Amino acid sequence: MSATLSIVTKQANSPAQKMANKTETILVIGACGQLGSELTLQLRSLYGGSKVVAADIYAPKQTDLLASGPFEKIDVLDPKGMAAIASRYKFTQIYHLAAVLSAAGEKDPSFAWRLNMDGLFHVLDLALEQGIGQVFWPSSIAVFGPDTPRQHTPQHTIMNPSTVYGISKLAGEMWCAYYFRKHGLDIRSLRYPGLIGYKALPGGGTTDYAVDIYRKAVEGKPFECYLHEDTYLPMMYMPDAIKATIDLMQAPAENISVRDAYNVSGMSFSPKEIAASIQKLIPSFKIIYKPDYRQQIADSWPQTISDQVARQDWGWHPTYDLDAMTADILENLQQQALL
Ligand code: AKB
Repeated sequence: MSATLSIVTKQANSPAQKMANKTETILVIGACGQLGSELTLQLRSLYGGSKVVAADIYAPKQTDLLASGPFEKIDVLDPKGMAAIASRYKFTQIYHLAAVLSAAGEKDPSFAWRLNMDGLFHVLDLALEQGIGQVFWPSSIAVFGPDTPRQHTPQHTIMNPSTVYGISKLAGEMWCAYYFRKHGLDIRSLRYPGLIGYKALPGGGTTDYAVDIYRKAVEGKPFECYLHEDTYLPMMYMPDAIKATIDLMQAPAENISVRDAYNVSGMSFSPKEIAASIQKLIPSFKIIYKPDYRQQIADSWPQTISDQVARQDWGWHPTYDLDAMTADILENLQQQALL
């Protein structure tokens, strides 16, 4: 990593994160996924390896996840199994990340609904039953739909999502707000844009192309893109997503005015622009366009997001733009390829 970029990465940790409360015991469900694998490692570096339990339905392939702290097999559709594990550890916080994403959800809508909704209820009820004070649950820009204003989409606006994933996320947001109002459960949420990282692969999202494209570029292969060249979508680089998540969870409760889910913005770009960003560093890189069913999903989502409320309430601001992200990812993938 270059000197400039290592400074940028360090700045991605806010001052609040340095003062992590070491008495927390944290469960991360979905810890082997794209976000979970990086978030778990960051939480362990803040709170201590033994205090952050990684959990997923499958054992991790990532050796650093297994080596840096405990792992438990958890199925969010098995509330009794979850309760047994939770009563052993006496968790104070849960990050519940397990979900079926937008493109995969359209292939099996009833399973997506069951996993996304029942999984959330099981976690919320577990938190109430075992007095687990704080829960993080991710929402998504998929809560917005074709009737939503697509530019600078405000925090509060017309929603009407058109995918089963978006419907489950919007319903989930309403349930989170309900559990807060009715039971005082301190549950917090972000509407993530497409998340881009180089360490783990996403699965089943509409924005996944922006992860896959970098791997093809480093392999020296052309990339076949399933979206049109001018499809703008909101995106965020993983260090920013992790910073947003932990900053939100560490913010004083009195600062949290949104109890459904906060809009957060990183950057917006089209396939043509990410390809051009890669070509600045790998001029021979080629992209071809073959739009499929995911085009319709992308066309129903906002192009840019207004995150004014998150900025005001808990000081959110992103660090990475497209070119800084491209440079960091390509450098890291190229180093990995040499190992
Ligand atoms: C997806 O594409 O489904 C996700 C999302 C935007 O929530 N990355």
